Amino acid sequence: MRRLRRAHQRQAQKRNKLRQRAIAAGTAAVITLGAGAGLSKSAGVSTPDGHQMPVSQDADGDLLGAAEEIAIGYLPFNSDQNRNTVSDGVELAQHCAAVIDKLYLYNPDTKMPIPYGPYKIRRALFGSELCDICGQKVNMGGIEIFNPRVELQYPDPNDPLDAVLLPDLALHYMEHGSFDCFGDVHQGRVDVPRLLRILETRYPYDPNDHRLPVDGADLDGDLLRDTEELASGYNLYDADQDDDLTADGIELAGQCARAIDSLPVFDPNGPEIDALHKVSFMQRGIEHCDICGATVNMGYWQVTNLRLGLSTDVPVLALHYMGHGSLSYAGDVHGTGRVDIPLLVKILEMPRRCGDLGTIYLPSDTNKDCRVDSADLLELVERWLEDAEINRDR
Ligand SMILES: [Ca+2]
Ligand SMILES: [Ca+2]
Ligand SMILES: [Ca+2]
Ligand SMILES: [Ca+2]
Ligand SMILES: [Zn+2]
Ligand SMILES: [Zn+2]
Repeated sequence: MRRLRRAHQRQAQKRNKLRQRAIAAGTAAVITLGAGAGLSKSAGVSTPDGHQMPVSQDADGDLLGAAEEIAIGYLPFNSDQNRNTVSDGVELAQHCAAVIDKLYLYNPDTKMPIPYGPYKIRRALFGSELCDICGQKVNMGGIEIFNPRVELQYPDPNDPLDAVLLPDLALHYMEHGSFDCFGDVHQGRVDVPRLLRILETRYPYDPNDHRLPVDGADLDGDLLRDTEELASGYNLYDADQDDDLTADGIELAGQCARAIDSLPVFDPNGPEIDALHKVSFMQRGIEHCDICGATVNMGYWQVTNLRLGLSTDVPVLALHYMGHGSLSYAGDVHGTGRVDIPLLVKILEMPRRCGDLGTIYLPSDTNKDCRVDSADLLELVERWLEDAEINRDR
């Protein structure tokens, strides 16, 4: 096992060197393009935690193998799809560890009712094992996970890591951002697609209770109803049509909230009226959020687009929920309700900013900033050089 780890480290060093070479070559090749484009963003990527060892067949170095990325609907050639500077595999592992930690613990010795959603059973064993990296001592047992709703259990009886449980060692490594684990009893890799399915989680973000369940058909489960997606031209078969690892309904809610925030407030004494504006209908009273108890004005904004002759009322409460990624809301004045999202999207003329849901990128816009310029060529050259070197070394 130690030998395997050293091989991993060699591989990582080789990859880093290779990357530096490719970047140096890339700089030389495109230096004449100038125009202030930089290569710095991809240089100097380091692995801060020794538990995060390289994974085989991982072209983008995000600690998810290509086959895993395909299986869970991630992109095998993009290491940071949600652009938060954390490798997607690292944050997914940490997220799964946190979800498992909070999972309902079922004790089969009691007469507790069996839950319908995911739950875990503890299988502690007499004995412990040591982590190869930090030496921490963990129980050599672990947990079993069941989920009647999706008719799955973890692990699969043929799982090469452990046929009967998810080892505590694996959970220790997941907390450190790795689906691989190396100890003196267990060595191997967590079955990532099975784990995500049984946990009914797909993206690495924390759950937020403001994201109320959507009533009505939502085929892809992205918190946008099929009817809303059809009316607004979004993809009703894809929960993450822009591949940013955020369910599309959640990001659309946030983007619309930002758009409303930035609208000019209509001023009857002002010099001119903006075609797209909001009118304040604040009231003398407050409303409480059912979820977090925050207080907001019980009034609303009237959002108007004079060009289209359309307007809609958006309660301040709804804006609070939209800021938390939800188009549905619940408070003690407005009760439960939902933003008329097709109308709002039309009024706000979404997508308003590059990167908003529904943005269409030109094929040459390699870095997806909605501008085709030398930075795209630079990115293309860098990628090409890297791929060519990897291909040659294979
Ligand atoms: Ca990968
Ligand atoms: Ca990321
Ligand atoms: Ca949907
Ligand atoms: Ca998305
Ligand atoms: Zn450790
Ligand atoms: Zn709230």
